[in-house]
Amino acid sequence: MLTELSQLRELLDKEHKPKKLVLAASEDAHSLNAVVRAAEQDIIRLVLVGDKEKTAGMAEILELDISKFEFIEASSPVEAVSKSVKIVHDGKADILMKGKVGTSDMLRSILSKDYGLRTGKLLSHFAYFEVETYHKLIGVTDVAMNIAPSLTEKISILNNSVKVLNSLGIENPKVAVLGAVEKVNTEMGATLDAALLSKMNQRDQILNCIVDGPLAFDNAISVESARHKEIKSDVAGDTDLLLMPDIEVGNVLYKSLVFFARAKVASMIVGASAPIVLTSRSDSEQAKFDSILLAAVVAKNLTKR
Ligand code: COD
Repeated sequence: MLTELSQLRELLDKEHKPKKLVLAASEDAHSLNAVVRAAEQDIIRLVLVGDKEKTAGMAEILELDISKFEFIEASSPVEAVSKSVKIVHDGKADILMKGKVGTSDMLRSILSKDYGLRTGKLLSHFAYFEVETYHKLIGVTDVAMNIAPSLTEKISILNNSVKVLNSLGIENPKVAVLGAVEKVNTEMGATLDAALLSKMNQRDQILNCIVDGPLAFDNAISVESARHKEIKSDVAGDTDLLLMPDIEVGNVLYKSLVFFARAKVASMIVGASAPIVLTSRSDSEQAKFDSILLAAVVAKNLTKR
């Protein structure tokens, strides 16, 4: 059972050949610190793409030696992103990472029909949390990419994250599909979707996981709360993955865990042709480092390259 994000390091073989990561718009202090640290620990090999003068100036202040890494100049963050995405698209690197550039700009480039990282499947965001008050790592999806997913999109979002969890050795992750309440309320769309996903799982239409829903947040993560409400569930209180109703709920939970609960987090975009590290600008250097680690493990276990 994974209880700390640092355990992800043990999932990389000692003899593994580090995958190549491209940092798009490298003029970002937290990202630069995190990628250099990961490269020095042989978790990745590194290519920097961005404003060379700004990146070098930043590296000097941070006392980082970036002279040994490949550098590709770009005149703007948007150009840095498109150059970086192309490098990964062309198979010249294995992992893409967002630096100092807006999330939407990054996502649009990833979705480009000409040079993007589409696979024909839905791309989604997966966040993996280490929360002091919970007994194991817990995934949360989708808090950053799909705004108001339909039932069909929720199936893809769920499957994307289950694949990641399976690749981390969690064979049958327990998935809680969240609503505001744990009973189906025909006026609350999220509870209807949750009940359908749960039934689809029972009928083997969604595999490699155990799905239950609707569950309210408290009974998804607390056995006492589930008992108190007399909920019979294989998932309640022992959830590995929380499926969010929409981006607003997801994003608020993400930020509440980080800011109120001081949780640690690693996150990435899944479903693309390569893992993508997409942390938010407010995420700490440690969150960026842990996200690189997560992407490196996923790149090793999931992608064919
Ligand atoms: N997976 C695969 N293809 C997709 C996805 C997806 N998740 N989303 C859109 N597409 C495809 C569509 O099928 C279409 O072919 C093309 O991309 C454009 O689709 P649009 O018009 O819906 O896409 P955009 O460019 O208007 O928006 C896509 C974004 C991902 C940018 C948009 O959904 C978005 O802004 N998401 C939220 C990002 C955000 O602000 N996050 C904040 C977190 S801190």
